[in-house]
Amino acid sequence: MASKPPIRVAVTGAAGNIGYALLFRIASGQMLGEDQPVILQLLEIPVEGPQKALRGVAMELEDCAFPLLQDMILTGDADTAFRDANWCLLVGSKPRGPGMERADLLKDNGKIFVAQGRSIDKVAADDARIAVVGNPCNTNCMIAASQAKRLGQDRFTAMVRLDENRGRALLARKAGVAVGEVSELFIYGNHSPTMFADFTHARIGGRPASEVIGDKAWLEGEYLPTVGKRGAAVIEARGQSSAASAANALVDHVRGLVTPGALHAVAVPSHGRYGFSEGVWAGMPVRSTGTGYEVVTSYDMDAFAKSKIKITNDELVAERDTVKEMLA
Ligand code: NAX
Repeated sequence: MASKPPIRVAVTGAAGNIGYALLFRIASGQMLGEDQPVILQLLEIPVEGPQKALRGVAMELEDCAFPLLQDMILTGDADTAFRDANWCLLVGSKPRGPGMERADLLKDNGKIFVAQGRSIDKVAADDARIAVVGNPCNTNCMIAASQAKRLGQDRFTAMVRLDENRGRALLARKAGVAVGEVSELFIYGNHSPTMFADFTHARIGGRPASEVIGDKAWLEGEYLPTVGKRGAAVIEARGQSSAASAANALVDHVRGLVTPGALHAVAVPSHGRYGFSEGVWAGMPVRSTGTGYEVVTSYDMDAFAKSKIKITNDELVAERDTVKEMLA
């Protein structure tokens, strides 16, 4: 049987921690399918240190002899990385330095995403889809999407899947069941501690999670902040931010978006859904159509859920205001 044409996957920040946990999984077929050849187009900042590290990662990829990995392009030039790319995974960004204000981080990273959004719109494949991980990922995604004139803004998604996976795992642990028993737990809003892990519609073994857990005070008072601050807890324990679990979530994010019928939370342009302001990128449940997605709008939110959505929406609106001069 003739093999499928390769999918070109551009990854930024490819020599970083998440990159190191991600590239091997893409090349092994876990993201796009075990019969799907891939070409990796890897972008790092164009200075010797990161470029040298990238060459080292590429040597290891070669040494895995992955049958699906048809080619690799290593570059410091965005247009070269994104040329004809079918998927653009925007992982690289500047970390928050000591004493740095969040507004400065937003603006510094915003510049990266203006340039990358423009480049993607200019040179990526007509069917290109984009997933943003670099933080603050919702707002970076909005900035990159605002540069797109050729590609529709709905192609630009940001990752809240790590929060979703954390939320599912914690519900399963509390209920004492396998994680596969948890369904319909979706993340709404920003990838930040304000995000709302909607336990009100989640199900455990097919029954409402709130009924199975039977402890409203825990769900409202402990569950939500534990999920929201899990990233900080990992940094505290490991001395480094989540990398393998973030790479795993990105594998899930993309696989969910290419698998018809798959249902999971993705940050997408809100278009006013679920009470989010027009123009922000907010996590909400989407169902894949294979080449695109439909937002599931059928969940009715109670007063508690609406109050949580308002908090995370207010944060997204404040972030948008901080970078408004960068939006094309
Ligand atoms: P690292 O600092 O290990 O790696 C980032 C890499 O990006 C570095 O190698 C750097 O040289 C490169 N880079 C910086 N600017 C670049 C540019 N303009 N073009 C290309 N490459 C560039 O960070 P890592 O742990 O890999 O995390 C990457 C990003 O993911 C961070 O912004 C981080 O905050 C974010 N995260 C997002 C998560 C999410 O759920 N959305 C969770 C995990 C993670 O915290």
